[in-house]
Amino acid sequence: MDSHIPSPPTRRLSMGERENAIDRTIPLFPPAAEIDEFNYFDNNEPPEYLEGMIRGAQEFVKFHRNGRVVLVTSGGTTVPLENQTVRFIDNFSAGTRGATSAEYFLENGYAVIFLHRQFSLLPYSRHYSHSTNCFLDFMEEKDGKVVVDPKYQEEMLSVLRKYQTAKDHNLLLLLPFTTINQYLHTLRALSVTLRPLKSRALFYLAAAVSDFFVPLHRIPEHKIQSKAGGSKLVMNLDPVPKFLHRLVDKWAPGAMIVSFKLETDSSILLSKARQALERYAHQLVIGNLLQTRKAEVVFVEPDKTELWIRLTPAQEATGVDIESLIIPAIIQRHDIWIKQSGN
Ligand code: PAZ
Repeated sequence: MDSHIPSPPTRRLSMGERENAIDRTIPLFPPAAEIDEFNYFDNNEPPEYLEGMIRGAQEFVKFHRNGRVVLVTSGGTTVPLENQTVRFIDNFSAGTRGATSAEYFLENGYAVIFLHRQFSLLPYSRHYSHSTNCFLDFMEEKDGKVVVDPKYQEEMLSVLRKYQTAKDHNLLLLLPFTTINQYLHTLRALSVTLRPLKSRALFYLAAAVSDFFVPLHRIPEHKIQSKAGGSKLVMNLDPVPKFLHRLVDKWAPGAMIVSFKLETDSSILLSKARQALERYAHQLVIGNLLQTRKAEVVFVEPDKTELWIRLTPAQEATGVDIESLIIPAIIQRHDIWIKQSGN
């Protein structure tokens, strides 16, 4: 008997098929207008916790009314496919950019509202989570007590001090989201909360926000059932309205707004970043490529040539965070923005 098990017939996609798998000829989806805002927010309910969350944010903003506050968004939004959600669409973002950036803003005197994907990386604790080391690997037993392993003492003490300072001075407010709908409702409500700060409010939008979603009226209540015969699941997703222009113009007029643009194809990164800047009329787009995002980014600003910020090979080798270069460059621009705004 032949013990060889023939492999099932497979067919690899040719390059041409892959290139054409998505129709890229679809015209640009226009920025959301007022009517799109009403449509979206009236038809997709706010999360139940939102009011309480915003009360906390109002207290925080009041506490820092004479200082600078940055809203950092971080991590990926999910798109639920069922109301009682078993399945959802997600993306790759771990929240490294946002959590690391928040630390550098805090070190530079900003109060930080950290709007993040629940269970993604957080400022300070990121050093000891989501890695191949579990936090217990940083500990050891000594005389029947748990202590930090001596080889991590120095670094952990430095991280702990920064964390305690942020806590003691009420400088860090952690607000979670999971779904695209929770994210959008919270972003809008927070924008309004930050308005009294005028130009001292800074938006640093590093979250990886879904471009497509299932509107509430089309989400099935229960788990989608597979049918006998293995029929396909065909999804019908709507584009997520592009609210950045509303944020710039209506939700937080006067604030400085920085958004990120992620691409995987280097040949379109600059044009897409420039296009975003022109469409939404904000102050800065930071372009980055999925593959190199931890080593280089590009600043795209109105009336300026692009500025690349790159780690040197030595910096890369010694684990310097690119955010330690990005944040001071942004703060420089925020200083100018505040001066020019006169408030
Ligand atoms: O979370 P992370 O550090 O793994 O990735 C950061 C990032 C690439 C999501 C961020 O730098 C970014 O580009 N955010 C915007 C993505 C977008 O174009 O929607």
